[in-house]
Amino acid sequence: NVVRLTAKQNVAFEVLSYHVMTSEEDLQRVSQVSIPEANQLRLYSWEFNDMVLTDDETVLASVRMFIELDLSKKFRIPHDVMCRWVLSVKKNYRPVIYHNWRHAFNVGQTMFAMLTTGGMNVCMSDLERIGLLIACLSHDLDHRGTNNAFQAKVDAPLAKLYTTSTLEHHHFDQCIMILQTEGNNILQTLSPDDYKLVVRYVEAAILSTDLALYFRKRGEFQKLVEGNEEHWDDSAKKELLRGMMMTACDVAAICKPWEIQQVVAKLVASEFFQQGDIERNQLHVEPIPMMDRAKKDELPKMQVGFIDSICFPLYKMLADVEPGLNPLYEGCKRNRDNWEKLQQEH
Ligand code: 5BB
Ligand code: ZN
Repeated sequence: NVVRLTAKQNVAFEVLSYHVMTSEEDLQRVSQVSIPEANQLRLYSWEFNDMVLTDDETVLASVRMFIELDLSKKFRIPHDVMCRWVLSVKKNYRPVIYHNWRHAFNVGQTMFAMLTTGGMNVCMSDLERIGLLIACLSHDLDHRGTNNAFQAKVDAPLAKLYTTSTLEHHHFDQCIMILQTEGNNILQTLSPDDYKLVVRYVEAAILSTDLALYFRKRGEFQKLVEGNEEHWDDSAKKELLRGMMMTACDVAAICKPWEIQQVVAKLVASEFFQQGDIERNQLHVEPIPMMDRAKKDELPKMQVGFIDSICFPLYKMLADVEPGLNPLYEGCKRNRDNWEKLQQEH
């Protein structure tokens, strides 16, 4: 009675079998303390800073976001399941320099601020709101600190499984696996139809964080915004809006106060340089400038390029859709000025 796996299933098993579960000890510690107030955590602020919080506080703050959006009540999520899910998500991030739990947590907080402070709550259903928050916290699960091109270069099992948006497909797989783990399903009370809908929102949202897809998405979105087709009644258009919001949250460190932006930019650069080191020393290929440690003095210039080519158009369009999102655009502009000054000093 031997069960044989196909070659593809074998690869899938190899890729997916790395899965960390939450211990009852972690759960007890977190689920038995009271959840701090949103204001005390500064969850509504565009200038939110995760660095002042402990790891446990980031878990409690994540739970607070679900409570504050009224999602815990509306979807009758048991408190222990809510805490266990966040702990499992956190555990399934690796201790890499940038694409770790802290990054995912910040992306989740920015989505929270966009929905509440930014005013996007009004055009989103409860199913969309919970889908977006789940997607943000899960969107880089099990990231290895190297990008899609690298997975292909080293012939990683993951790259055989998914030839495009390799990592993003994996992040989504991990997200589903956690939800399906005993005691972790925060969507357990949803009807089968609602469940399927949320999972589809989560999938589209996570896949849209592949920056390679951003430029096409942006062109389509631009047409909608210019044509004032902002009724968002069409489900494809709405998906595009949610996708743009995901990218906006993913790179929102670029909008943060200058002190935070400098720290985060150095973390991003450091992770890029590590990949570049492996490429040069182990794969014997020349890394792209962004990943080349020898070009570290070009960081200010690269950040200005990143802002002009990717961030400005993104935050400008979103502020056109919802003026409440303008603080993101303004923050990005301030950081551009600062990076430009540093660039001129060179
Ligand atoms: C980005 C697209 N890439 C294929 C070529 C380089 N560009 S870039 O010129 O816009 C660029 C962006 C160059 C350097 C950068 O960081 C140097 C530390 C960045 C940059 N990207 N800067 C940031 O602050 C942030 Br946040 C990001 C986004 C990082 C996540 C990107 C993950 C992409 C995986 C495919
Ligand atoms: Zn990310």
